[in-house]
Amino acid sequence: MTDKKPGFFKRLFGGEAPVPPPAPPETLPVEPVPAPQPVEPTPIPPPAPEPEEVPLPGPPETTPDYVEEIEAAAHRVAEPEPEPVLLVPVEPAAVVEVAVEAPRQGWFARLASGLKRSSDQLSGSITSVFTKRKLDGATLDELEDVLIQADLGIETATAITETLRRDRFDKDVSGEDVRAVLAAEVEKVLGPVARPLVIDPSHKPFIILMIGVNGSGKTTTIGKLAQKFAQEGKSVMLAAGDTFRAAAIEQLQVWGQRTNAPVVSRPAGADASGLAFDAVTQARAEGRDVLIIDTAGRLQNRDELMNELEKIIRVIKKVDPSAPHATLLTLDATTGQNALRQVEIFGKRAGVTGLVMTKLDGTARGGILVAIARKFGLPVHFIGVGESVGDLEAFTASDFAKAIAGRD
Ligand SMILES: Nc1nc2c(ncn2[C@@H]2O[C@H](COP(=O)(O)OP(=O)(O)O)[C@@H](O)[C@H]2O)c(=O)[nH]1
Ligand SMILES: [Mg+2]
Repeated sequence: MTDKKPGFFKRLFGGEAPVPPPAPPETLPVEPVPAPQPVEPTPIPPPAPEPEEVPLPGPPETTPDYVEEIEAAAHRVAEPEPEPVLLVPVEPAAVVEVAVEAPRQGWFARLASGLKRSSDQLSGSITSVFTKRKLDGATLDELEDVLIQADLGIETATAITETLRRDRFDKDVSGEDVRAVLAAEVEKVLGPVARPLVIDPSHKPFIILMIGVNGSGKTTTIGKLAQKFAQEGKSVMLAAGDTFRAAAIEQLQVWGQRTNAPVVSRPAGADASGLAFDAVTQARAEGRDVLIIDTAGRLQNRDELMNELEKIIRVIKKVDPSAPHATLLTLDATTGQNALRQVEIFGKRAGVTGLVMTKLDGTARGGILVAIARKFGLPVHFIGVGESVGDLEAFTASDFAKAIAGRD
């Protein structure tokens, strides 16, 4: 499944007719996942009784301030897409191309159109900066701004401008030259983190813990992974560890039915770590190859989620001290810069082993993956490019780099 599919760029950039989506396996009715009901309205945080006095360097029991940030992230509607940073308007051709994209095609087309929003923005800005200009300090500063606005991160932006300064200063430089440097730099950063999720068969079950803020795509990704593993002939079990909401449990059960994977669940409100214990024990007794445990992303009780996660991990370890064998953090690509903070905090509290970036099918903020890769170096296993079961693909650095730089 890590194989790069042939013809990606031809289709990505309009060389060949898109391949029609494969007929769905019979276990997969095409109806969409019932949209996870926001059962409760987004809680409006009570007017925080902000104490005037600054708390003393606190005992470790106090709620760390990052929890508030994560909580805010969990409840926040995705940040609005940034306005393109255009110094002159983009050529209309780029806009037309986006509009012409068919709405439902194979996953390649959706990845392409998703990243196209990022790449169009970047390419348009780069083109406008570099039209008929010799490379001087002001141009490099403008370019650096454009790259930072595209969420690529300051280090990557600087690396790109420094490469150009070194090699091309005072020479004529085209947008295409700049995109080539951009693609090379992005690939350099992403190459080391584009690593497949390897299911070590010596663990039976291989236990995957899925974590992330509310709405980031945990449950959906679990369904997609269950399908992938089933197609590889693995026997999969799912655990409905988001015990906060009945709807979350039902959502996983629907995925279980679609993918023929039994779902271990308890009624809403039950203790998630107890459920995890049951699931690990049962998966082991049944000789399952893979157990994927869902968790709650909702943080209405501040530190509670993180404590609960730690407890789930402790309890799993009681059954299998080597588990969880993968702790995957799902990141919503539309979140932008806040994703960096999520990686940091979940990494500290739950020991993230790998990332899945979801919702790359419709954002101009795909560049954030580059910033995350450079800062944390964590493996990026998969990217999500849609809501359907087939919309998860192994992450490849070169394709992503070329696509985001708008090169073919
Ligand atoms: N467009 C798109 N939507 C996605 C993707 N992954 C998940 N979603 C949607 O995002 C919403 C939240 O997903 P869910 O799995 O319930 O998130 P969870 O709260 O982390 O479990 C659902 O409507 C999903 O269908 C993706 O890759 N692309
Ligand atoms: Mg969920």
